[in-house]
Amino acid sequence: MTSHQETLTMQRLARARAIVEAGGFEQALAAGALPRLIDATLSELLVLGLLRQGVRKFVCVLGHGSTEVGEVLRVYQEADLVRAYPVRNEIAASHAAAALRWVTGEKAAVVTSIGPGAVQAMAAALVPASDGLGVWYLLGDETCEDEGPNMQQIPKHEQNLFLRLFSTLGEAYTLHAPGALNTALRRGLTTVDHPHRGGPFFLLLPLNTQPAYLTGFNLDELPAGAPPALPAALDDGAYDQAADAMLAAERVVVRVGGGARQAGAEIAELLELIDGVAVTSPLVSGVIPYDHPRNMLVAGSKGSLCGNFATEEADLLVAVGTRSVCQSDSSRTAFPRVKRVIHLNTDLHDVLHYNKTIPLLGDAAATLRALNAKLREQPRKVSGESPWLAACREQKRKWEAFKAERYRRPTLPDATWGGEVLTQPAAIKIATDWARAHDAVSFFDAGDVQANGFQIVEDDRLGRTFTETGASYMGFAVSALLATALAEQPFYGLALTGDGSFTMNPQILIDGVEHGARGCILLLDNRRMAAIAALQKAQYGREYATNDHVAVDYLAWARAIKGVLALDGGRSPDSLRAALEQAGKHDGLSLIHAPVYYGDDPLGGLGAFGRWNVGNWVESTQALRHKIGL
Ligand SMILES: Cc1ncc(C[n+]2csc(CCOP(=O)(O)OP(=O)(O)O)c2C)c(N)n1
Ligand SMILES: [Mg+2]
Repeated sequence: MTSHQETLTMQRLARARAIVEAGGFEQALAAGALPRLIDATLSELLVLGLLRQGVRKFVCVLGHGSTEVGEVLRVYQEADLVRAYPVRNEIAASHAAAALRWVTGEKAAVVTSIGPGAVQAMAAALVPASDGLGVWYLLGDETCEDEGPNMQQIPKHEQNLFLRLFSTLGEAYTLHAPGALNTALRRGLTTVDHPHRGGPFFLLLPLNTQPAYLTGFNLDELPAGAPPALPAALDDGAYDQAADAMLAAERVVVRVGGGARQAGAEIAELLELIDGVAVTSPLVSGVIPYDHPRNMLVAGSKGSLCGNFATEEADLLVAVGTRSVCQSDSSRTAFPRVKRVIHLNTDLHDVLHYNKTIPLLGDAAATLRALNAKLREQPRKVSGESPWLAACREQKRKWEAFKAERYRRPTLPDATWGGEVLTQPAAIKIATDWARAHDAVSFFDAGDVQANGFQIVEDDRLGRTFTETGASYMGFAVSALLATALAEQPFYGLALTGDGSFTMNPQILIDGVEHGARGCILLLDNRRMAAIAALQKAQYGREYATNDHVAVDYLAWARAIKGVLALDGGRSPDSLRAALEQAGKHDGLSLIHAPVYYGDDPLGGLGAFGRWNVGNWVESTQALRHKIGL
């Protein structure tokens, strides 16, 4: 190490200690413990800029493309100012940071090398991009002096290829010149702390600008303060129009999307005022309680008897904070009888998604409060239970009975497992009841696990279930368990996963132990990618390339990692309950393996009800969409 490097380290350590002693960046700056003008490398200034924005956690897989940032983090961590979480896979790193933001609101940065590491993180960034979560990504990039190809760059003779690649998925910025730092940080702040729809921000760090030394950098340039939120939608007459339409309609359905997260109370009041029923996105399970008489639960191609009845029959749609994704929207065929749409959204494109729309562009909760105030002045729309509500509630009872029938037959004979094993619906019901009773946060991985999961969960409030239906990224749930170790307020996580999804990201077994994750992986093993196999069967009558013949001993796999408690979930409700109890008592990470049924018995699943523009359903679905013309 050169003496220059030693000096740098001492300066960094002194600055980090000054910030810690002052109680934070702002305090240190205000007290002069941190001078306004400092000499430092671009990487250190970047870390200071992130600190100012409240980013103190860095989930990383370092490489030659990020050693300088890594060195700054090392020294700052010595002073207890930041914390790095080295993990084994960038996809897992991104999932953990996204889960942390989602569950706790805390921000984190994913740090990778150049090339494969960065691109893996980008793939996983589909999650925060789809679910509207603000996450920082610090990624190595090729040098901006272009002395020749850098190892791991995109091998073409063109400029800014990584920037172009990353800009497609989210907001991206190349820190091409040290002087651009404040703008880069501002763009990141606006993206990651976006008041309505956060997203991934990719900060590309050229190998040669990371160590650039700046003299007299003015710390005042580092941006702070979250961007302001949109207020309620403007009242240009649209509220009266909307209120009239809502009161005139006979069968109102309110579609509650991810953007309605903060608006549960307002939606509950609206439902009473307009005699509406709600269908909810899995993203906001519990935004109104499961048992609420007007909650018709999920709808769409993996919907429910009651949710799909409500969407099929409704004559007016009130859409709140939704993107109308195919699975919940039956690929734009979910509302065949709807004559009018009232759409509340903060996004100009989304608010005009359907035709025949009265758009209300603004914050959902604030707009709903104003709308409810207008509706309260009107004579009551109905007294007692209307025919619409009665019909919907009847369907909800049918749905409850349909589910209960499955829970009463919790095991079925399975050829692969050679005997009776639990069905997924039974196992998920047992596990999520357990999670609710123990205040464990449930995460769901993609596949049948996810679809059955959001048809089953009975959330009485937000925050119990996190099901990544935006990108439906296999491996998200198990990776999300790392967030239990990152969070300021620790929580216990239950990751419900399939054999396919777990195998995508088994790194959690190691990373979880290393960083002290507290949670349980419930691996529902049907020895295949059943969701896709079932889709193939429904469409073409045959399965293809969705399973293999390799028996995997997942318990041995879990046992191979010191610190993981491996538990056999067995083949009965009681054995699964016992395993969950044991897992809950373990102060660390556990894995429960449960063989589950796959086959044609209708009691083995929860069914699909809506339409979907995929495979050989395309022709009829598209034809219907155009016939409806919404
Ligand atoms: C990373 C990723 N690759 C592929 C898919 C497409 N896909 C969705 S579900 C699924 C199968 C899931 O299998 P498993 O985790 O075993 O759950 P199961 O359906 O068997 O319950 C696949 C391949 C995906 N969602 N994510
Ligand atoms: Mg499976």
